[in-house]
Amino acid sequence: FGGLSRRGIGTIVPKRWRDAANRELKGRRDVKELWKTSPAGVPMDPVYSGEREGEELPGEFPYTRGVYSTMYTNRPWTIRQYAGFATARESNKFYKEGLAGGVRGLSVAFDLATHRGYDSDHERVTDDVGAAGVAIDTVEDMKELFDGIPLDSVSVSMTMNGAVLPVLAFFIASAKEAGVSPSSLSGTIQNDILKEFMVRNTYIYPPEPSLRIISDIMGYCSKHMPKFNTISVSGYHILRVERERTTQLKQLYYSRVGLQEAGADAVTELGFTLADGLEYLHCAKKAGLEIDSIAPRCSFFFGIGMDFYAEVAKLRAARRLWARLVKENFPEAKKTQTFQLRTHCQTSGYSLTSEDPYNNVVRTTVEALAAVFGGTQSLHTNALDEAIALPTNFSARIARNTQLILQQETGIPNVADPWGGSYMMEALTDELESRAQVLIREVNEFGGMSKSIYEGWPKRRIEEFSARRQARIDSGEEVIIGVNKHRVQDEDGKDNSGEDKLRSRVPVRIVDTRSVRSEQVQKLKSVRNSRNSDQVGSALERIRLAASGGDNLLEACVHAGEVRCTLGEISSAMEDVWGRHRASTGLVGGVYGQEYSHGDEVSKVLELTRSFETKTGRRPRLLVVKLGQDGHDRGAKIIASGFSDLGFDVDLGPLFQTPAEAARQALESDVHVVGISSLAAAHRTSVPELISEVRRGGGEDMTFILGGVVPEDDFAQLQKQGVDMIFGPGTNVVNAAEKVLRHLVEVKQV
Ligand code: 2CP
Repeated sequence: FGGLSRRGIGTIVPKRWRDAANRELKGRRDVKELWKTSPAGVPMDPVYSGEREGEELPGEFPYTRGVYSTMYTNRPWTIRQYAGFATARESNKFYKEGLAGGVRGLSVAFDLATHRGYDSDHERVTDDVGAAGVAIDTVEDMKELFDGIPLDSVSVSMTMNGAVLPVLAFFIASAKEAGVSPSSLSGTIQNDILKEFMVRNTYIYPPEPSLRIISDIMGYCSKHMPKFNTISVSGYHILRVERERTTQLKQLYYSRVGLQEAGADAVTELGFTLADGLEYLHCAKKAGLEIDSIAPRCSFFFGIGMDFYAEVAKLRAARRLWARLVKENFPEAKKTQTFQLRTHCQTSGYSLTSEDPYNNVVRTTVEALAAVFGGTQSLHTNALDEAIALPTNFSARIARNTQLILQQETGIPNVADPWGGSYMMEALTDELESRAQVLIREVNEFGGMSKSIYEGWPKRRIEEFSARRQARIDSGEEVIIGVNKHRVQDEDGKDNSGEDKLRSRVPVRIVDTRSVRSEQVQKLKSVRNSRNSDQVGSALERIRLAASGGDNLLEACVHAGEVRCTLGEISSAMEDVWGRHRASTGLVGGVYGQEYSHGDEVSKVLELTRSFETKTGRRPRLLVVKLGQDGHDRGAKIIASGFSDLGFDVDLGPLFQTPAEAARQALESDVHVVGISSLAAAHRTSVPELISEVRRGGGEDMTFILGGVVPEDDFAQLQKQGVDMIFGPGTNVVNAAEKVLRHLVEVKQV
């Protein structure tokens, strides 16, 4: 073997690596096949080492260099593109096209009605059905979603946290009906409720029963679905304040999360995510499950941003820290896989811009490279138009080809952990690990992650960083090409990238949610008409009993799905026992104003608000609202805290309001301005509804501003329906406040 193990540039492949590689190959390939040449014909070893006694190699504890010895030299990462919209039929078509085009695993995006446990015919979800993901009401929809896709060989990830029980139950029941047993199902369910309370808000029940659900799922799957990952502990949402559906996260006036210091945001993501992971394992252990039966199927999910070196180091540090934390917290753990952090990654939505949007292809490529150098198991690459709308077939193809090119044209998969041994990379890895450790210690001192979240400090910390970062971007300290530097100019040198023409040149996918909803309503009717109502009644009663204690909830829900209980009915049965969780709407104050470095601009706006107050006898009053089931509130909170620092009197409406509820609040509070934050494409119907409710209630003079993911094609119609101003991503908060004030004084003549 000698000739193969040394290439003459001072590197050596130790025998112990070769033995481990052989074990991993399980006799399916000859280990010699792992020695490849670069695309230009330069011979390469599958792993490089420093020939030092006791040094860590890929596949060795604590897995800094990767969870597998062979890594991509044997099997490249899974190309797994998150997708789903409209009906199960349309999403199924999209998945099949993706699989034919090179995608290797599926990743399902559900609409917000499904996330929040409502059937498509529920009155609270009129505008959400099929908008930001696929609508699923019954097992029939799930069967249609995977029709013709072999579930025993294609792994399926499902991003679901709130309505996790009915969705997973429908998946199991539909597979069974297609002849695939639960034991052959491979895939992942996100099932990470703690971060929902921290950042994403698609919870249904209070925290305690929500954690019980997780243990029940782990218990069921460890018995019946050994190949299925029962959780995807997600940092993505912590690092990036995200929209529903992947990455329209920069929506409302650039809602972003991050720490002030460069690199520190990766630390927050790392610290809180691993702390969440530990909390889940502790909960499962308390519920009587054994660590070695559940931890091997616990997976992770990280966001990958533009801080290239730090992002590579983050994944290396994450694996090492997780292995050590598990060892320390669970001394009884024995299985190798228990200590291995396996992860999915997604390129960062927060780095995408709607200005000069083709730049996003470059950003996504750089981020994908970082994920792969960091040793991810599975990857989603964003489509270039995801800051504007759902990906089209065109943009989705470029996104997946980005991964195919990295896998097949570059030679990058030829080496496991190519950065191992770099002085810089090893130092960065150490640095990130030790900083994240400090944060985890802080969480522990507080009594663990659940307790910290109940007290609200991780959320506050993230929101505070978010407001700071926004101020840094607005004042140009953090550069974003095409947005706050090198903006596109037309031939006369006039700025042409704001509410820009380029944006409208990118074709966007529009879902006709009204027609999706009426189709779903019909399907629901036909399921309800053809089922046995006695069976339905007793299946729902069984769920109520299981929720009060006793039986495994997933088992009860699979049965309920089989007898055609709907997602809404199953969710309500548990709600009967546990109730629905309502979040508080506190505001972080003073942060934006402190951080924004152009004091003169701030003073100018403060002067305007003061003179408004002198003239009218009160400060300009703004109500910030979120409509429908879109729980992404970071953008709304940034605006609320930014405007409040600029002298406005700000009210922040509760999440999940209907247009009528928001209108009532606006009228009761007698506000001058209603600001609507819409990230999940429901603005076309819900915003006009809100405006007409307000007008009907006597608020003729009220001003309406809209921000978020709003394609330019919709602007004219919305303006005709009464929207006074629309702010796209990239709007500077201080300038927006000034525009609003001028509008109140000059146009509305308040
Ligand atoms: C892999 N395998 C190998 C090697 N590499 N065997 C030998 N040598 C190797 N070098 C084996 C593994 O052991 C495994 O087999 C199988 O190949 C699959 O590999 P994997 O590494 O487990 O990859 P995977 O099946 O793709 O799973 C990856 C994850 C999984 C991370 C473990 O949890 C996952 O797919 N997560 C995706 C989550 C996701 O899509 N999230 C969407 C988020 P065995 O299985 O037999 O061991 S979008 C969210 C939006 C933004 C939102 O949340 O709102």
